[in-house]
Amino acid sequence: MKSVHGARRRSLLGSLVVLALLAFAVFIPSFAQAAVPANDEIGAATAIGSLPFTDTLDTTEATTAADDPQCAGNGQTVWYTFTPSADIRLDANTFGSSYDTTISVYTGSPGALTQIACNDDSAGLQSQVIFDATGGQTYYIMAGSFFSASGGSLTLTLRQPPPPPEVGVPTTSLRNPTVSVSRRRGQRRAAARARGGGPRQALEPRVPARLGRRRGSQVPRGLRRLGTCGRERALSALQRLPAQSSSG
Ligand SMILES: [Ca+2]
Repeated sequence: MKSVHGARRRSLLGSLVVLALLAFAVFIPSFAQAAVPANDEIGAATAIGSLPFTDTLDTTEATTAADDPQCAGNGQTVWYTFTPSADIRLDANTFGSSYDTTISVYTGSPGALTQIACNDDSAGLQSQVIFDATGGQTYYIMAGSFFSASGGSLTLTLRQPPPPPEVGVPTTSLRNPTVSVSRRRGQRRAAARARGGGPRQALEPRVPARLGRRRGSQVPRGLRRLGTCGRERALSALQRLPAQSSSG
């Protein structure tokens, strides 16, 4: 009997040792990963020195500070700062991250921030903002998780935006309508029809071409009967029309 009990005891001890080893193997690495990121707080933001910049970070244990701003929530926030030496267009994004991120950009100082840009989903669940930065100005970049979503593996990139892809565009749509206006209206219409461009309004300002050449107090014939103030208001409104029609 003694030998049977001894064998059972040894078997039980062996099982306990195996369980303890398994627990050690499972929990110790997770404790090691579950560190609060060094840039959890805005006061300890990671300073970005040069572009392009990319950081990969586990934000599982990042926290939300009481004064963290809102950008689709403010879960699991981490912070970066960048001060460009000259005016520059910047692209900050979380492409490649493993969770539902947000990204936002601020000027000002901690506790008194002004939001410059904020994005939740730009590509899938990842986020991107593109903004014009002023040389010498410090920008705070907050990467967070969407409301109550958990953190994960963050990939934070700050770079100059890539150039837009070249697209074949018919030359007629690029023609400046104010440049294509010729001296004679008939020639102008014929030229527009020959080019096969869009509607005539897209090629010509809606104001008589003569008006654009007038200066100072000269008044088109149709406006002469209005009072001085009325004429000025009408002229001012008419002279704004070409800019509006060409900007669309
Ligand atoms: Ca935080």
